[in-house]
Amino acid sequence: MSAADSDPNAPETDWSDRIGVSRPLVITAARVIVTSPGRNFVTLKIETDQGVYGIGDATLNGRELSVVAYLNEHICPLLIGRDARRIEDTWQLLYRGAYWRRGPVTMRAIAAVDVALWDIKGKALGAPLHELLGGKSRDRVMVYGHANGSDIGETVDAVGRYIDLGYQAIRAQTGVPGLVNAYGVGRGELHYEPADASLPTETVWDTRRYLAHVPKLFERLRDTYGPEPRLLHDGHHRMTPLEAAQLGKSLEPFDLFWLEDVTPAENQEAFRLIRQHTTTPLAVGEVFNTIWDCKDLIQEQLIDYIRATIVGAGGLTHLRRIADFASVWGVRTGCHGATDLSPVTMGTALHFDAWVPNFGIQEYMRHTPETDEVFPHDYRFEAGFMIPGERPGHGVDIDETLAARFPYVPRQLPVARLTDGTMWNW
Ligand code: EZ4
Ligand code: CO
Repeated sequence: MSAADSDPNAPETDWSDRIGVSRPLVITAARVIVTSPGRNFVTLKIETDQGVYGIGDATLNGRELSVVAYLNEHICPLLIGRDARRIEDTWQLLYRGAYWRRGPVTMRAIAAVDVALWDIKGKALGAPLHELLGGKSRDRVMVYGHANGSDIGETVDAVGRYIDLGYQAIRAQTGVPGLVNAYGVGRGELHYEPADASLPTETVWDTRRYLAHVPKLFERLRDTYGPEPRLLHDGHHRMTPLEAAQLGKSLEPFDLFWLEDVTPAENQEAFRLIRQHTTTPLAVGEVFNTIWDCKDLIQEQLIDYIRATIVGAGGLTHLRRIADFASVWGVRTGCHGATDLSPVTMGTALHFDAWVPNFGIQEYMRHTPETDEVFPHDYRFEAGFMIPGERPGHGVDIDETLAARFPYVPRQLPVARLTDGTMWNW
């Protein structure tokens, strides 16, 4: 008896015996499922006339119901009767056909459809997604986790616990003296979740204090754990380009794997200035939606890692395009993988990561046990790496009965103000 047989929630694995792709797979239903097993998730389920179905993630942290409405009102009706085999044509229909292009709501809705259709194609052919992409370039995918603490000592201890779990790469964030609720300081060990209240929590920010403090954290980390662990840090869009250049320079002695989101990157040109001043590797793009958001950053080689991921950037169809473009310029992938990306996105991203030739790293924040139960999956963590599943499609399902027991809970991300009250970037 295989593991799939023993798991009542496991997706059927033998669709390909009956289906294949030699005739149309007509879409008969497209439904949105909202569930909150520990945090909110929006999932699109697409069903076909031959029984095979697929699911896609559409979660937009703190703005979930906008994507629910976009799907329910504007996308689901036009999917009915279409041929589920035509993934590219459906993507183009939803992108070009909306007239109003891009943006987090539209691109997440497109991603959900795209991933559900790839899931259907994989199941119909009996192939895991990495096979459809061209096969694995690696068997396991290096991941990094978030080590947080309210002060340097706590963060150093948290990094040690990740090292004990086998992680080879760890993101380190610390509270800053004098600042209430600095970014990245978690509540609870392995399940960091910033969307913590129905209305935004107010946090305080002071870049000068931050710039003076962060190098001390990385000095302590290198003193304690030596040169081996890959260390990452997230600036979370708080700095000006010049401040970012200063931070990059001051962190050079500590050999970071990457410094992430130093400035709000809608200003792609700003990275020219940062790049001229520091050799600390730069990562950006978790909020990017399309190739246009990162085109200049990539082709001018202003960054080292592109953080766009499946759910944020229009699904597998578009992320693959970004990755191929990035490969031309030597930019590697580093998919966003915080807990607001559902197991459906994680499972799909791991197939992408296993294939993509210019793979860099994958972010991996553990979901709560409730989330994992609602979304049965066959990927797993093993000593610092994730092993993608081998089930046909992306290998992640949704237990709708269990999902219904966790109704939507309004939650928003925090906001940040400077010490004088000026609104800033969280
Ligand atoms: O704050 O996904 O690198 N990871 C991050 C995340 C983001 C959340 C926002 O929903 O910056 O933790
Ligand atoms: Co980030």
